[in-house]
Amino acid sequence: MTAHLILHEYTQSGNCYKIRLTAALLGLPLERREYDILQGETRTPDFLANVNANGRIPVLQVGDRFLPESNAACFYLADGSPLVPADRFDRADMLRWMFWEQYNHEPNVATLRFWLAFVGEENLTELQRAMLPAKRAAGDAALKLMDEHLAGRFWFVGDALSLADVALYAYTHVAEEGGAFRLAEHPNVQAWLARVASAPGYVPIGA
Ligand SMILES: N[C@@H](CCC(=O)N[C@@H](CS)C(=O)NCC(=O)O)C(=O)O
Repeated sequence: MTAHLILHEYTQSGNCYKIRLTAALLGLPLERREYDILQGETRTPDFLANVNANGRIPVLQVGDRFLPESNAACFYLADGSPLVPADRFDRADMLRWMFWEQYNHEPNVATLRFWLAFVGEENLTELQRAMLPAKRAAGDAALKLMDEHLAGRFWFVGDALSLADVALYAYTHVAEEGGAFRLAEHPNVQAWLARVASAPGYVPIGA
């Protein structure tokens, strides 16, 4: 990979961490630019015009091109590497889990962590407060489905660590922050988290 890589990010965001973890597992150097999302730094006219019109991080800058969406950025980095299965079905199955992560997991597990551990329950809007029980139930259902899938298997797809594991690891390993979820209820998930954390090149979220 020859282009200079810059990650526009907020360190505590699991979506940003996915990209740092992918890069670390592959030994790729990343320059990092930090934005405080609690201060609206991704909503400035400059950011919207020049980094991401969608007003969100992460964005992977590849030379002078900008790639938002965490899982797309992970795929850009890992395409052609062992983190993307060679088998066609497994490759599609990896994408299945990455799409599932964005639809069933992240909007519940990550959003509750953000609301409860970063924004604070007392600062939530009425609407957000009303959504808490439904998001908790949906997050629990996602963790349960992961736990069932992992029964008798080491990794989400095939027999090796892939981007499916990286994408799902990012918010699962911090799911207890904020107090909405209990990982002890999902022992297969806990064992899998430990396997991911012992992969060569692994870096923790705060690094
Ligand atoms: N689907 C996007 C989600 C991006 C996202 O929601 N980013 C959040 C932080 S994790 C953000 O930038 N929030 C600040 C804001 O919306 O102003 C991805 O996977 O990258």
